[in-house]
Amino acid sequence: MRPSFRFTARHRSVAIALVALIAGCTAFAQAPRDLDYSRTRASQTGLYRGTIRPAGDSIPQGKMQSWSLHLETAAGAPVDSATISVDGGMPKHGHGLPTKPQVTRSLGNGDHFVEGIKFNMGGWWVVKFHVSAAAGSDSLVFNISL
Ligand SMILES: [Cu+2]
Repeated sequence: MRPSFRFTARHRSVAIALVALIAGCTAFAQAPRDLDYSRTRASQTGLYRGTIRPAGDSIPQGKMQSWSLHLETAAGAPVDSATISVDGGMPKHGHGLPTKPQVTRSLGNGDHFVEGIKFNMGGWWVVKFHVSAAAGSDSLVFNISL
């Protein structure tokens, strides 16, 4: 009886370890439930409002793409003159964007051309625009689900 008991106990601890590992990975990979995936969002301290417009309206996986970012003040005035930098990544994976997107030019009427965006895997991504303009410096944070 003893050897079979030991075998079972050992088996069970291995099984428990495996279940814990799998459950841990799953929890680690999941995005928070209450995330806002809106394409129009207020900046973090409320100075601006931004809208992302992916080319063709869809956000593909694994393809280099260009977006436009519409930027306006909290009062709704288009912001053309701004310094905008882009970063982001996958918060639950601990990595950044695979490319270095850049705002390459102003398109007028508050629209800015963003080039070099790519998402190389599915899941929850965050794209941040750091805006510096007449109203001040602020960040726009967009959640993307692929
Ligand atoms: Cu990832």
